[in-house]
Amino acid sequence: MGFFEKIRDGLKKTRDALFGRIDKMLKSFTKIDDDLFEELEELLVMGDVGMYTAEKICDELKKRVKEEGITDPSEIRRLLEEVVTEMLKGGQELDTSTKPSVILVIGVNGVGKTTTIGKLAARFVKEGKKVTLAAADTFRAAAIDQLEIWAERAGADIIKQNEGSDPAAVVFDAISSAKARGSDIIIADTAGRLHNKKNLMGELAKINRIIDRELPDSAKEVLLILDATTGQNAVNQTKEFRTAAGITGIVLTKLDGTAKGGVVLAIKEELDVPVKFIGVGEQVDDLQPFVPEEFAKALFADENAIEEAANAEAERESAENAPAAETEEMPEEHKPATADIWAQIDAEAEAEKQQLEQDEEAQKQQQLEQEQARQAAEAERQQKREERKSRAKKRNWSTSASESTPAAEDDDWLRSWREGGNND
Ligand SMILES: Nc1nc2c(ncn2[C@@H]2O[C@H](COP(=O)(O)OP(=O)(O)OP(=O)(O)O)[C@@H](O)[C@H]2O)c(=O)[nH]1
Ligand SMILES: [Mg+2]
Repeated sequence: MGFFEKIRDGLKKTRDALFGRIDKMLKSFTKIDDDLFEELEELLVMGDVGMYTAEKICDELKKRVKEEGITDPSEIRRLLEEVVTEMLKGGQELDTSTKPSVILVIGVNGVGKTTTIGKLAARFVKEGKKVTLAAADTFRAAAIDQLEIWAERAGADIIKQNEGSDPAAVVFDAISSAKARGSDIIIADTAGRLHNKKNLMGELAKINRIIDRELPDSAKEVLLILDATTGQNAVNQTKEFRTAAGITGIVLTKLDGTAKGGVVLAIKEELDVPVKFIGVGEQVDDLQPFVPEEFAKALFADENAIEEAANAEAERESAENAPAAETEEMPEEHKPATADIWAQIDAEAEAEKQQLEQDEEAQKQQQLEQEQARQAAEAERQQKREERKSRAKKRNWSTSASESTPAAEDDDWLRSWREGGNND
């Protein structure tokens, strides 16, 4: 199955919920007016696109409608596909240009870190690369075993120590081993949960420092794994990890199981972090590079266009042979750790932990202010909604909670959104 077919199937729930409603709403209008944009904005917010991003999309749509002199509401769908594609573009490439390159994989527990690493490793091995995995989630013995199974399945090396050992030391060992064996890529797994959040962030900062020290000239990616089923909560997680870990990209997993795929837009637009891969299932080939055009098409294009794209892809695939990846030899010196280095790293880690505490305080204050602004915006929205309801009745269309929805899950996210926005 090709990429487009995979994402089309993986995004089916989001498409049905988001696009299904938008399509129905557009059909209830005979002309493009403010009510149409307000209802569209509301549907986008309900589809986990986020209030800020939904507003931005609608502003851009209004601009284009004016510029292009569009009057037919059914044209909005095509514009939506274009605007969303442009919004999502930029930064999708994964930098693995040096030998070795490092990918540090982080995220809260259960989001799919280890599974994603297994899928990534299999992908690189398939491209002819030599992969070393670092079992730096030393918090649970089972985490090390799970990574070992994936390493075996993918045909990658694995470096591990005992449960409870220092994760930074595991990464250090993995780097040494990768240099000695001439690996192309090191991928490090990390814990999603420690005794407290500060410890976790401190640990990630320490791992980061080891990588920067041992491989100062190497390409480094820090991939934050987010579970799409958590919707807007994924945005909050990105904010928390961003301070400590210097995220270079997002992998959004479990899109196949949720109608909340719109959160991709919120992450890119609100936080300016690119989504690099998406997970659309549990199998090894269910991790796909994120291609904005295809994503927007899978969500907003009509059935015919989707069918055409899937067919074109099938033809392309049968005509093409995947080119072998080229890598450059670059010998690196193996630098052993000394007690001095570790003492210095620990001191730096302590200083960083204190800085993190201060940052966290500032972040809390900012979150409080954002929440107040959100509540004020919601109150205003509620008032507008009431006004609109009476006008919408005339057109026999309503986005009110009494509308019957196709899936039970849809009712849940609709309700949770109405009750408080982010599902903390
Ligand atoms: N449906 C679906 N399931 C996924 C996807 N990615 C991961 N999973 C499942 O999510 C569950 C958790 O995945 P893990 O890889 O163990 O998550 P983790 O982040 O390493 O978890 P911890 O190590 O406990 O922090 C597993 O059952 C995976 O099979 C995806 O894209 N789609
Ligand atoms: Mg794990």
